[in-house]
Amino acid sequence: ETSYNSWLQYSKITDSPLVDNYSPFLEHVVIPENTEVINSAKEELLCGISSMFGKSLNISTELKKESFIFLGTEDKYEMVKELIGVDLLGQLNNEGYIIKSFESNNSIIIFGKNDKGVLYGVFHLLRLIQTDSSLNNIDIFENPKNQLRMINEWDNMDGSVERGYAGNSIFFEENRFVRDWDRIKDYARMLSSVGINAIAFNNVNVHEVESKLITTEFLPDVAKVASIFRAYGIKTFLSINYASPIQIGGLDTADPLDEKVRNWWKEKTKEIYQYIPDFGGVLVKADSEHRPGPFTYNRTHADGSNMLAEAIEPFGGIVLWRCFVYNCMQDWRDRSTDRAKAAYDHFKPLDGQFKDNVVLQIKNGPMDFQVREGVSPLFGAMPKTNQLLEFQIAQEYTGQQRHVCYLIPQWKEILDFDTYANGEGTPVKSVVDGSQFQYTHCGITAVSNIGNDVNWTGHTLAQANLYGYGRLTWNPDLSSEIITDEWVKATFGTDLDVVSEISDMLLQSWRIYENYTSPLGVGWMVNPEHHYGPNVDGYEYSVWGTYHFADCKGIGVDRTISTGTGYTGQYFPENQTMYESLDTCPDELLLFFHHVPYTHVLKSGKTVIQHIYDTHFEGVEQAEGLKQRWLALEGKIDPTRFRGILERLEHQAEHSKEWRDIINTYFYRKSGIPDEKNRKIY
Ligand code: BDP
Repeated sequence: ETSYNSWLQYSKITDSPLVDNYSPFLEHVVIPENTEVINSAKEELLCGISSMFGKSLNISTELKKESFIFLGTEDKYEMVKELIGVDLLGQLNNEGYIIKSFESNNSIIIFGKNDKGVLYGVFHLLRLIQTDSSLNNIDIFENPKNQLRMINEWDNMDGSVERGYAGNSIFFEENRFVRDWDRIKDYARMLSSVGINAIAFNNVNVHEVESKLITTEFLPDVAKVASIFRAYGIKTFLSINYASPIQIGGLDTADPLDEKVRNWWKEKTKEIYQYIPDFGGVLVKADSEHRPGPFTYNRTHADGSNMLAEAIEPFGGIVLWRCFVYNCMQDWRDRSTDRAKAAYDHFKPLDGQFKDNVVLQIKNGPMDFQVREGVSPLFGAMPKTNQLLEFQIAQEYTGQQRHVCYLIPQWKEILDFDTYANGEGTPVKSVVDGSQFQYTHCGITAVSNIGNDVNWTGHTLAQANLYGYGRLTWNPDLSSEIITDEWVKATFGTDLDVVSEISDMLLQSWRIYENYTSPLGVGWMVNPEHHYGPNVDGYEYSVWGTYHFADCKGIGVDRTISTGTGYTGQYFPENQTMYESLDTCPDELLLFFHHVPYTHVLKSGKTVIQHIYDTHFEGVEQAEGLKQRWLALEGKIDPTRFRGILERLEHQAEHSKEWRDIINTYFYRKSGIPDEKNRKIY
């Protein structure tokens, strides 16, 4: 199945003008080392070359005079030192690599400081070929910008996936592990091809069965999965239940300051490491949405996480502690509370109290993965505490992989957002890559969007979000355009029309989705619970704390210091000032920060109400446009993927009308203000 092979298609190359360029390099592969990861690199290279060129490479451990691809690490530096020189070596970090090619003897050197670098280098070389790049004079030097480049699966052991839109779990079924290890291996290949180096494969909501993942009943299976990932340079983490000492340990408390509890975790950790010697650590959702946590015992989140960190420290493990802590049972009649403020209020005062092997995992925004929201003000606000940024690749609020919504441009805006934490020029990416505050552990993680659908992601175009996430996490400075171009070529081939059409469709899609859904940063307006489809007041009178405050006069959440919830005060002064004032708050976030009358005039010159009408009409036209553009590609894409994507685009075009009509009607009725252009509003 083509869609199963995602961006690792390795389609046969027959007509590329570059075949003549490639051929001379493709005779021998020289592999003097023999580690698990190097073997994965070798297997990938052999498979890629044979699939693209119908050619088997000869394998040897000795350098040839010409026509070879060398794969090796620092341990074999002597063999290639003349070719790569000394200078670069010192600059390579643990996962970095160098690729150099020499036309004089048709050779390519892929050199990693460690074996993981070699594997990444092989994937890079295969990507160059898949994207029609010449192999002459390659001179590539790559170090990943982020240390942790992680994936969180929200998979439950009954086989369901929380917020999963692509079938069931590839890890679990019927409360045990699946036996299709090959699929997990293929997933490991996909992840490592874009540089992912860590995974937690069970849901952050850890229920009774999953609590047992850290018992002898399941640890052998966890170890098996960990070994599959290990061969691709990926470390395994588990989400744990904070109340495990009670749940599986038979204790009557999970109080982090209780000696029994502390010892229990120490013993438990020791046991885990007996099964998985390089276990990465634990991921914890505590005191959030009814999950247990230290608050039960009047302890802080520093107490809670440090207790685990102490237990895991002797083994080199880390604790990823989520900051998604808020009151999900607010009294909606008391609207002085603001969910957006919660994470900062809970965690900022604890700066400096966390152990070195605790990392705070912070969602990109203060609410919950909306199509548009502010950037979490916690980034940069805790110079003495390790931070990890959390994205959601799964499109929970952005069309659930039935609508195309390519999130790379959104993530780039977030990574580039200037926090001003160390003055101007302190973007989020420089906080989470550790360079601002010299964090010991940090990076980026994200909720995965895959399941056991043949094409992994339900919507084949949603594969691009997973691909782009990995590439961007490796290097946040890559442009959306470059990432998109790579993905389309590797996935659909290098036909120029195909590449430019699909790339453009993807790059426009976030804005299109935003156009016909919730306007100007206000968020939500989805059906409660499953979060799909429009429902303007779905959460308006609920305890979850997600309001838009629309009435007959106006709309938006006043989060200012002067008259609102005071949320803007959590930003550094420059951002605070920008958001606080109606004059400087960007249009796209206006309703996230301000409550305004429908007649308020935006910077675009339109009133808020007219903006709502216009974007919703326009969004539907654009969604229809996506479908038409896709139809025009018929014959250039294999029929199965063509039809699969077409079906989704057809649904999107239809569903966008429902969004348009419900939102426009709602605001027309509330405001009583007609559309200037007299279009049909029900
Ligand atoms: C929300 C999801 C919920 C997750 C929660 C979380 O709706 O299913 O459990 O986030 O991140 O977005 O913990």
